[in-house]
Amino acid sequence: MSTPDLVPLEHRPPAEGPESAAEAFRDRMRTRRSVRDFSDRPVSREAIEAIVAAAASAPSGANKQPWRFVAVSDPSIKREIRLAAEQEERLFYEKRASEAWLRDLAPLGTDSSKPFLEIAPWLIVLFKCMKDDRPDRDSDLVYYVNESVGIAAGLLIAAIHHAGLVTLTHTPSPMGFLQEVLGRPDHERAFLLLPVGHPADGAMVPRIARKPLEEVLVFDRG
Ligand code: IYR
Repeated sequence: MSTPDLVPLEHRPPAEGPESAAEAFRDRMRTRRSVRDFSDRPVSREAIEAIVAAAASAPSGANKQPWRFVAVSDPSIKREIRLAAEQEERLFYEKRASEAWLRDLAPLGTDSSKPFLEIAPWLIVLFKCMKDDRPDRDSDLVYYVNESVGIAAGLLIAAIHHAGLVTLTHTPSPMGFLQEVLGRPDHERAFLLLPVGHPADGAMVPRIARKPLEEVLVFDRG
């Protein structure tokens, strides 16, 4: 077995201890909402770069980092994406979705119209990479790709919220058109589409509740 190259852990625990730090983060994260009502107010490229760098710090299977973040601000590309997404969404709402699915979605008030895909200053398209395309690696295999990209998506959403911006995890289905519109290679598969920006003045969100902690957290065998 080869000897791994080790470096000292950089560990800076918060001075106030884990309880208050965790509670403060909980309170901050609880104010995050999926937003569909965007302002066209610009967001800098620097902000997008820092947000994506935070997301790309995620752990991944064998540290393969099987993700690609494509940040789109070009209005003509955003328009192409909107038109293609709305075409898929019309099929979803008119044909593909079951009655039960449509009933579950009713409280969110969604339909096939997706103006936020043009109004938001940025779209971040997160792709999962089905092979490792860095030439310096021993193999081009990737592992736990959905788990890895899912974790990166969570960090991305938290980073967007932390920056005082809003987003939405949008999943037009199928998402194959994104690979085509953005000219991505075959081994990159669209995973999530996230509009990023400021909320519109007076933006509204559905009244929804999170499950109480007792429902989602079990200690030991309960
Ligand atoms: N992709 C559709 C439908 C949709 C599906 C789920 I599950 C949602 O949580 C929200 C919407 C749309 O974006 O309208």
